[in-house]
Amino acid sequence: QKKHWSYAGETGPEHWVEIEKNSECGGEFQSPVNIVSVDALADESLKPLDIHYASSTKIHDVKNNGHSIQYNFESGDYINYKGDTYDLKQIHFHESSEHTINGIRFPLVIHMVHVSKKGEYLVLAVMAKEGVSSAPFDFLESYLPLKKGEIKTVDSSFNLNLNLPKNKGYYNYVGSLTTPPCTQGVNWFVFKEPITVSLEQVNKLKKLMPINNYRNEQPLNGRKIKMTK
Ligand code: GRE
Ligand code: ZN
Repeated sequence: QKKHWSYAGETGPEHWVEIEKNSECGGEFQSPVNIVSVDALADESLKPLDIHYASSTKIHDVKNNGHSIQYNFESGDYINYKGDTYDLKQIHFHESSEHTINGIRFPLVIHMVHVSKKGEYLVLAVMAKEGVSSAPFDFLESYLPLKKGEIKTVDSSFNLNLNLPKNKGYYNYVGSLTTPPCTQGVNWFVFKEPITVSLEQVNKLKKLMPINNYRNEQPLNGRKIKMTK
């Protein structure tokens, strides 16, 4: 039987290239990266993201897939970007954050994964730091805990706009999925401003996910990170 990838030891990130033979994990343009703000290019042409999240977004199901907690959507929420529509498919968490900003790793990140009809990925990364609790996390807790492999259909809705920071300024570059198959060509938007979650909320999520479910920093290999002004 094939060994499954993980975040530590013999099946950890350094071994994903061997374990996942047909993956792009050994590729040149991988994620995550460390974002150095003084090296980022302030680009006037970067527009505010055209996000269309309903005030009440229906969740389809929630799953503990063994490496994260993932909420799946069939909601109609989307982002318009350069003439294409990217449908919201799922959100999941990494603890701690995968991207770092000026070397700082946040205790938690939400990845909001969108896919176009052509199969192209657009992912928002929302960093969370410790502070006052956030409403969305209270919601998430009401469906937990889940055992590994467990999936629950969810008959409830949720205002995803509350997941986003007030200031929508972002860093942008092209990288990859941060888990096997590490597919490249993913358009990443990392918000500059973190949201806040309480220590209690972080600790609850920690009990549900493998601890340290983040991939280490990947080389930029000449890529330039852009940012809004
Ligand atoms: C992940 O598994 O962590 C992941 C996805 C899709 C997009 C980005 C990402 O599943 O990091
Ligand atoms: Zn992720």
